[in-house]
Amino acid sequence: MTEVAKSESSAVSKYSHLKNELLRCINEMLTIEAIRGCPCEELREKIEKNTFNLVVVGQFKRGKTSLINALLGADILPVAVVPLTSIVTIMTYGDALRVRVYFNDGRITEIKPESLPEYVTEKGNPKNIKDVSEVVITYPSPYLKDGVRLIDTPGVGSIYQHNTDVAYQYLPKSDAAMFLLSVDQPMSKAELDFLRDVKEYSNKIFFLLNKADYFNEKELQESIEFSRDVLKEAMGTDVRIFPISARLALEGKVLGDRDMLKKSRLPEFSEVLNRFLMEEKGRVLILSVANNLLRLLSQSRFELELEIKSLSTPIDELQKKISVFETKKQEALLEKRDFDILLDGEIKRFTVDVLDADITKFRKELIAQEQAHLEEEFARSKSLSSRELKTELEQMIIEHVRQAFNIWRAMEDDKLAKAFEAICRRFVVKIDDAVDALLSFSSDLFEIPYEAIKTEALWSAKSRFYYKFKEQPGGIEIVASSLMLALPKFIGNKIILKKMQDYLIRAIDLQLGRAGNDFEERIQKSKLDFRWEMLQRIEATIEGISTAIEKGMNKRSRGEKEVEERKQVLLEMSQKLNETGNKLMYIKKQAEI
Ligand SMILES: Nc1nc2c(ncn2[C@@H]2O[C@H](COP(=O)(O)OP(=O)(O)O)[C@@H](O)[C@H]2O)c(=O)[nH]1
Ligand SMILES: [Mg+2]
Repeated sequence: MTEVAKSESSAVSKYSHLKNELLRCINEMLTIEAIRGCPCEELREKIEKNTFNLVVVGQFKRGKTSLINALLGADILPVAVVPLTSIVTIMTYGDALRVRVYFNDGRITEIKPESLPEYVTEKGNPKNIKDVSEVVITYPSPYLKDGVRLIDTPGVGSIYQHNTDVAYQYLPKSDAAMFLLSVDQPMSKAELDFLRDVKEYSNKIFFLLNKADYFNEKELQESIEFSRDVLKEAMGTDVRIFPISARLALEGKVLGDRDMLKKSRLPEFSEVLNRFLMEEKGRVLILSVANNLLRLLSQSRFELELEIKSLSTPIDELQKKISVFETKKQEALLEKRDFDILLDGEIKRFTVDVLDADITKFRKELIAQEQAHLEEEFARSKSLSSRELKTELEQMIIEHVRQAFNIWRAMEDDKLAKAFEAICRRFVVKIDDAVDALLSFSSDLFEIPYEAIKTEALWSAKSRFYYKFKEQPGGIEIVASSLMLALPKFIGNKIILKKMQDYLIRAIDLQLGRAGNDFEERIQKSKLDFRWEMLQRIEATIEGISTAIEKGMNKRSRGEKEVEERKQVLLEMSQKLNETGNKLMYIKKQAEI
């Protein structure tokens, strides 16, 4: 990547910098003896696995693929190939250019980049007979390195309903959608219809008016105004439109031509986009991890002070205090049990209220919709032989059910994650309070200051820490064989319709059974992880306090010299804790700006 290309994303590079600083703090913390039970690996993973999903949507030929190349500053995706209706291309970071094709039945194949058209174009893979679900391309671009994933969707609003469906599927989990228009094409009705729905599912939409290089400034302004009016009506609010030229941007980056890049106006857009990502997601992550670490430091500092204290407090006084603490400890353990029961109940209720209700609703709607499709198709295909008719209808059912489930599953996943996080958020507050109560009590008892650091405020709905999302990619596999319909040799078409209606319901129920189980399993797994972490924190607090006192007492039984040596070690450790604490405070401040 040229210098020109690098300079455009200051918000992301700031994020990248803070991220690395945080990782450094985590490494430091791992070397400090006073810090026990740091979920450091987990926090590191949260930082490293954080992704920003950017979906590019828009009708065919608007320049979606060109925009992705321009953002990457390299000619990677083939422009102007006619993409197949249902195939999405995902660009993500990897140390080399690699292309992997994911099939609907779960197979994955690596292909040569130049073979891409054999899988994603109508010519190479007509009607998707190869049954591809999506293509994942890895590339060592600095732009992708911080977790940006670019998702190129097939055009919305084409004659194929599937195109639009596929785009929908990616919207709920996207952090931002880029809706592409171009100056040389008027906005179509299909695009506008799509937009009305996009509002519901997308977290944020940016509107880009591509191919600005076709026009002079005056024409461009007219074009922007025109689009703005149309969009205002569709969205019900004023929208900002970013005119860009993907072509000039790519050329500018490849040639290292600053003027050309500026003329493309892509940097203006990138800056806004990156700032949005940083603010919405990057900052939440940084603050949340930093706060978690600070909390841990604060607790470690307290334990350290406690050990110092227990090295010098008169023994009988200390023993009195320990027995008072024991009573408090029993209370906390009882409270812990209550949390457990409460959490179990909430998760059960959530599974019934949200998941079961959604399954029932979706089943009813899907059956009605697909029965109508079946009848239409039946009426249209009357001239076919019974066998042909059977095959035709069967294939239609499988394809429709698959598509419907892929979309529903993505939406439901998103919805469950939000609901689950809401429960977690409430519990985190409760657990934090319980831990703080324990520490404040001990703080008073042993006369050591304790600074409680609240983490709850940062639990934004977007920081999905506990819910186990279904790993993308991979579509739903339909087990056609287990549903196969054996027909007698002679059979009337009327009977076929009836049989197919049964088949449809069985196919839907089979999928629903699997999807339902899958969701339930993930909710249970998410719950267990969350529960363990939460309850563990109460236990760790008790353990930490008891251990600190024990350590002090132990040393004292070994004489003055060891006590003094230990004091020295503890002071040095305290120094280190303060240094790391200061760094974390600095990171927090930077992220808050
Ligand atoms: N003049 C001009 N042409 C562009 C620009 N961006 C894309 N194109 C052309 O528009 C056509 C469609 O581009 P493509 O990226 O394949 O569009 P997609 O179908 O939306 O992915 C190609 O011939 C591109 O070269 C641009 O900024 N300016
Ligand atoms: Mg394209």
